[in-house]
Amino acid sequence: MSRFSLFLLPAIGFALAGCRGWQSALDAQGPQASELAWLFWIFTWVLGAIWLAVMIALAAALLRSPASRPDPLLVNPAQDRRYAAVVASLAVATGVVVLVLTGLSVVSQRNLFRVEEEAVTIRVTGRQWWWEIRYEEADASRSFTTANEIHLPVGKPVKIILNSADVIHSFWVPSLMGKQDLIKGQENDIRLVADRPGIYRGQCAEFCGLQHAHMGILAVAESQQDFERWRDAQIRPAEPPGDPERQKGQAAFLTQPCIMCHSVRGTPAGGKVAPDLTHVGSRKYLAAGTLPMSRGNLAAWIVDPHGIKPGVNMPTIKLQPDDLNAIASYLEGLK
Ligand code: HEC
Ligand SMILES: [Cu+2]
Repeated sequence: MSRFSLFLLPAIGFALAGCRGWQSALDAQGPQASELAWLFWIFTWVLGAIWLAVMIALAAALLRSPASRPDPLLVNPAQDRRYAAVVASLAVATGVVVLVLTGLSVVSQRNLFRVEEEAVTIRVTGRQWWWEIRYEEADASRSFTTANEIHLPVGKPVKIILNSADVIHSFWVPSLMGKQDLIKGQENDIRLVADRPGIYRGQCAEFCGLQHAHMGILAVAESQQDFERWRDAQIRPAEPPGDPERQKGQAAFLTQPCIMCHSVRGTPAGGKVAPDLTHVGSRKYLAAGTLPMSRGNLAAWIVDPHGIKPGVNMPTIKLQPDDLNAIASYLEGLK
């Protein structure tokens, strides 16, 4: 094997391995993502075929033996006319290909932004470096705030309103929909449908500062019943802790600066600039997809957020080891 293919084969392997799984635009799980994947393949095949044809023509020209090349100064009107016809028809073909591809893009664009009556409205606010998520209902008592994880009922159109509290971010769950920017002072909205139950990962797709790479989002598509169950649980305020360890944790949490930034509905903690912790224990990840949810990871996060997400907008707060463990138990129990 040549040195070139030694390098190239693994590279192609890695590139293709990235096309499957829970965060891939080519692994479409809804009509919007399918539309985009389809467009991607059309462009790839058409442009690939043209590239191949050009390469074959080039190789044929290079490989022609010098003897068969006529004296360049010889004028041959019949042949010149043939060449002119070939060049002109190739120019027309190029125009047609460009026009057809443009037309397909326009049709796709229309389909992507077609407005359907939405079943659920979610307001997503980008923040350095996490996602504030608010489910909006006409009945305000059924609206609630959460973070970093959206749930959607399968097969139902979901409207997502996007804006930002600071810099520009970009909302991108590749298996469900293309990217859309979140901009402070402007509301963009997108609609998407998930065809199948599943967990799809998304990622901020616009460089937004130090921890941009750790700004993941999870989209959980589930049946209508599961979705309703989840939503009813999220609407409820936090249950008061039952056991002494968690009661101690709640007391410690409420006397620490945590409550200036975080809310736990049903307690005096009412901060609005950090993820709502009312049901933090029900989420699959911590800190925007950075750590899997567990009591140990909660404690690790609280004791040293900057070790995990350097530059993060949460201070390191000195806690007694007892208090730290109790707070971690308390938060883990907030299901
Ligand atoms: C100055 C504001 C501030 C204070 C004070 C603060 N935090 Fe945070 N906290 C944040 C921010 C901002 C994030 C989001 C970090 C990120 O993911 O980028 C966060 C994230 C978290 C998370 C992860 C939430 C999730 O859903 O991913 C937990 C748990 C948490 N903080 C607990 C605490 C505890 C416990 C305290 C008190 C000991 C505390 N925080 C104090 C700002 C704060
Ligand atoms: Cu970003």
